[in-house]
This record gives sequence, C-alpha cells and structure tokens, in this order.
Amino acid sequence: MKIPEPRESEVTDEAVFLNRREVLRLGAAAALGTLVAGCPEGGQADPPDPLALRRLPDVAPAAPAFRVDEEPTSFEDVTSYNNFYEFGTGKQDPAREAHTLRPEPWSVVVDGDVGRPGRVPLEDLLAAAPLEERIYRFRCVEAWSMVVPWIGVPLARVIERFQPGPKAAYVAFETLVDPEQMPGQRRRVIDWPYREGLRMDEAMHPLAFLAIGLYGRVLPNQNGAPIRLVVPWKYGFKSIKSIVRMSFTEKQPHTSWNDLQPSEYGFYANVNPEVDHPRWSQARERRLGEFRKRPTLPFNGYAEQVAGLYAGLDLRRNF
Ligand SMILES: Nc1nc2c(c(=O)[nH]1)N[C@H]1C(S)=C(S)[C@@H](COP(=O)(O)O)O[C@H]1N2
Ligand SMILES: [Mo]
Repeated sequence: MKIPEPRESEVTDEAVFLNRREVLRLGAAAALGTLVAGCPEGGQADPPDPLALRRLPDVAPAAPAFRVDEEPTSFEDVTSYNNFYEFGTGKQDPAREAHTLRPEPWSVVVDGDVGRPGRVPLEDLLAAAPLEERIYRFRCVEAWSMVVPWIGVPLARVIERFQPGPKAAYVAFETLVDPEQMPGQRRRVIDWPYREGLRMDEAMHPLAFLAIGLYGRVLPNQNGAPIRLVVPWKYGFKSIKSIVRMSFTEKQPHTSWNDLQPSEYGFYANVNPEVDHPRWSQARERRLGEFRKRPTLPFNGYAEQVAGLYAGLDLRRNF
C-alpha cells in the first residue's frame, strides 16, 4: 500500500530542527544532502516479509484494559513508516537500512540504585513475566498515529525483579551505540546514545510495556528490535528502541529530545491536545492508513488510567 504523502503538521516534523542545526554545523551543502535523504518521496521501502520474522508463542488476547477497540494499523504501515534516527531521519530509512542491526544475542545493563545490578541476557530479563499482548494507540509528536498489537512484558514486572533501591526515583534507558550496526550514528544528529526516562511511578504503571514483538512475531529491526519501550499515553519519542541499559537514578535523567530542544519536547511528553507544539497544533492527528484527521485525546485516550499520576502538576508547564 502506498503511504499518503505527509501533510500539514507532518511536514514540520522532528527532523526540521535537526536540519536547521546541521546547516550551522556542516554548511548548506551537507544540510541539503540531509534534506534530500530525509525526503519522504525518496522511494517506498519494502516492508519486511512477516513470514521471515520469527513467530512468538501464542498469547491470550489482551485484557480489555489493555486493548483499544480500534482497527490495528496494517503491518505494512507499522513497519515501513518509522522514526529511528540511528538509521536515518527519513520515515522510510529504517525499513531500508536496519538490516545491519544484530538483535541476537542481546543483553541489558542494569545499574544505579538497584539491588540486583548487572548485565542481564534478554532471555533472563523476559523471565520476569509471561508474554502478553497489548493493543495500544501510539501517537507521535509529529501528529501521526497508529494502533499496534504489541507482544511483550509489563515494565513493572521487569523492574520489580531488579529490586530498585530507596533512592531510585527515575528509570533511565539507553539505546545501543554501534555505528557499524547503526550507520545513522556516523552523523551526530543526536548526542548518541538515544536516551529516555520515566519517573518511577510512571514506569511502574500497568500500561508501561516492554515490547519484543508485534503482530505475533519478533520486532522487525526498524521497530526497535529486540526490545523497546511502549508508553502509550506519551508522545512516541518516549518509546525508546533497542534498549541496552536501564539505570535507576535519584535525579531526573537527561533525555535526547528534551536535551536537543527543551522548548519543544518536554520530559513528561504526555499526549495533550491542548498544548500545541511551538511549530504545529496537537489538537488532531492522522492515523496511518487513513485520510482524514481525527481529534487527539488527552493522554492519548488513557486519561482514566493515568491522569492521577499527574495530580497537582501544571500540565502546561510540565509538558
Ligand atoms: N533509539 C531510538 N528510539 C526511538 C526513536 C529513535 O530515533 N531512536 N524515535 C522515537 C520516535 S520519535 C517515535 S515516533 C517512535 C517510532 O516508533 P515506530 O518506528 O515503531 O513507529 O520511536 C521512538 N523511539
Ligand atoms: Mo515521534
């Protein structure tokens, strides 16, 4: 299926800011190359053949609290329209380039204020809980959205097993750094590694999820293989991919987009149709595969479950 051309707010995406920075750093010629490379019309990437991806064991259908009653976005759209700057800033770059990532074997370093630090093989980390399905809305800060049937484990179950200490107020995540596997890291569009983080109560919320698959199969590399975060009430950039480190910290951790442009991307990044991005409205969104825009919901439709986490917090200031 041909993905419709981006329109309106999608044109002013997260990459625009980076391109502006690169004009300063690299000069206009290099920046022009960037813009062309990131251009969405630059040829449709082939989505992966789902049959070539390892099937995960069957799991029970998601419980009602963890399943939206909306049509999931097609496998093709979910896996061929991506943000994963480690493989380029264009939406089709990750599907085309991420074959160089080697998601097996994989381990995650656990450190900070935690009772059981160490380097944890992915298999051991997954022993924390049985695999579950979650069918969540996903809303990128660029005003496109999707519905994805994920497979994975609740983040809280994984965190509990590591036994965070009394000073662990936040959990910070990092993505792999390896320019051999992630050629986009040869350019310093981001101060690698990509970093994200959650307040501990957010991380322990039952909706917070570590996905290892979608549509019943292991994650395609472009979606963050072999393990990525999914925080459905927050803008997509919080959902960090290809995680290699989890650190339990006392202070609010640095996070990539907040560091890059704090006036545009907050630490909380809760989906909020009433707080516009400085360069575009957040009131509406385009679901991949659909033509007309739909209204964006507070906390991406999960307000009933998560609004209590932010009682007493000014959501305009803490965006
Ligand atoms: N490591 C890493 N994680 C990342 C990103 C990235 O560039 N690098 N992009 C984020 C953004 S902006 C979005 S919208 C989602 C996109 O996830 P998807 O490609 O599976 O749709 O991944 C997030 N996680
Ligand atoms: Mo995003």
